[in-house]
Amino acid sequence: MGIISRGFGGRRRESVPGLPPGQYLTHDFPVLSAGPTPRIPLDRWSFTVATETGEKKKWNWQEFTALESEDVTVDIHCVTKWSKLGTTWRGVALDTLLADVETAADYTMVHSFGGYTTNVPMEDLLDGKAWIAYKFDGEDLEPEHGGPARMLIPHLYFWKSAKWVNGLTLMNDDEPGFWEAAGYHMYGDPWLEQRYQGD
Ligand SMILES: Nc1nc2c(c(=O)[nH]1)N[C@H]1C(S)=C(S)[C@@H](COP(=O)(O)O)O[C@H]1N2
Ligand SMILES: [Mo]
Repeated sequence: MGIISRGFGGRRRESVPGLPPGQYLTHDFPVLSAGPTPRIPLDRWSFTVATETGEKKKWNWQEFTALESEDVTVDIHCVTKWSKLGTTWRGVALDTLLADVETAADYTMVHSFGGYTTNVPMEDLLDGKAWIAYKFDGEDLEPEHGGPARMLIPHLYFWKSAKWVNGLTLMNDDEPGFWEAAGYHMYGDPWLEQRYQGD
């Protein structure tokens, strides 16, 4: 294992495989929320996809959990510099949710109960890169971590993985979501350290 020394008297960082630049490993699971934790009863939960032409497709909890789901083990990286390797989730791939949706949109806005939004290019949701997760570590996803269900887009900084997700708007043009409008990067690749606008 290599040791990288950063700057004069800088902190020594172990170079750990799977750890993007500037990140450190954590073994607990920090909670990061911009507001209070919404509590969404399952009979009031729904997920809606709205296309760029205004067509809508909606699933209730029963319909959503009846879709084919997958177990995934992935690394997650928060812009506040913690990373957690080998996290295990169960969820529905966006490929499955978007399979019958007619669209030519290149961009999406993810929406959450409570008003949080974040923008993600369409291609970053497809080809097995993103899920709507409803289990973590074999258990129902806790409200603090986004339960009943949250987005899971592990190849981007974790602010793109919207908690308490309830919809997706498909868009022809990119638009900033909550943190992006506040100066965070429009894309957010942790391997390129795309933390803020201009990175
Ligand atoms: N709805 C919503 N989703 C959100 C956030 C939020 O404030 N609201 N915070 C984001 C950020 S910055 C991070 S790092 C992760 C934190 O997820 P966790 O609390 O499960 O660790 O959720 C992301 N999704
Ligand atoms: Mo974050």
